[in-house]
Amino acid sequence: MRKDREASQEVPDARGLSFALVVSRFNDFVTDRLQDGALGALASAGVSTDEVSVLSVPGSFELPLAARCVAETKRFDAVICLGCLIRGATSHFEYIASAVSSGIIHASAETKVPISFGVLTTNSVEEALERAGQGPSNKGREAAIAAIEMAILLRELVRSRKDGNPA
Ligand code: DLZ
Repeated sequence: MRKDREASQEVPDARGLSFALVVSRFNDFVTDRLQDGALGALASAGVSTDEVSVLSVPGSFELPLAARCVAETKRFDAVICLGCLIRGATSHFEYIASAVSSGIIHASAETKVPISFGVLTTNSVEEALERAGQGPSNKGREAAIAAIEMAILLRELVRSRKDGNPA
C-alpha cells in the first residue's frame, strides 16, 4: 500500500534557523491560508517568531525578485515563496506560472540560499482552497518543511566542509 507522503510528513527540528516568507497578496483569501500553514510548520519545528520575517508582494509575478533580494541579504537560512495562480481567472496563467517557477529556481541557485516554491497553480478556486486547508496537505506547510530540510542540509554541508570532510 502506498504511504501518503503528505500525511506522513514530519517537521524536522529547525531551532536556531531563520526564515523569510514572501507572500503574494493576489488571491489573498488563499495565500493567507498558505501563510498560516507555513507559520504553523515553522512553529512546530521550534523556530522562534524572532527568526521569522514575513514580506508581502502584489502578486506571484513579483515573488522571484523579492525572494532574490531577501536571499542576497544572507540574513535568512531559507526563503519560502507563497502565491496562488488560478487558471480560470488568469488569462496569462501559463506565462506567469513559468516565469515564477524559473525565476525562483534561478534566484535560489544563484544566491545559494534555499527558496521553496509554495505557489499554487490550479484550475479553479475550489482546487486552490483544497490545497490551502488546515492540516498536513496545506501547500504552505509543505513549502515550509521543504525550506527547513534544505536549510538543515546546507548547514550540514558547510559544517562538514569546515571539518575537512569532502562530502
Ligand atoms: C494580473 C494577475 C492575474 C490576472 N492573476 C494572478 C493570479 O492568479 N495570481 C497571482 O498571484 N497574481 C496574478 N496577477 C498579478 C501578477 O502576479 C502581477 O502582480 C501583476 O501582473 C503586476 O506585475
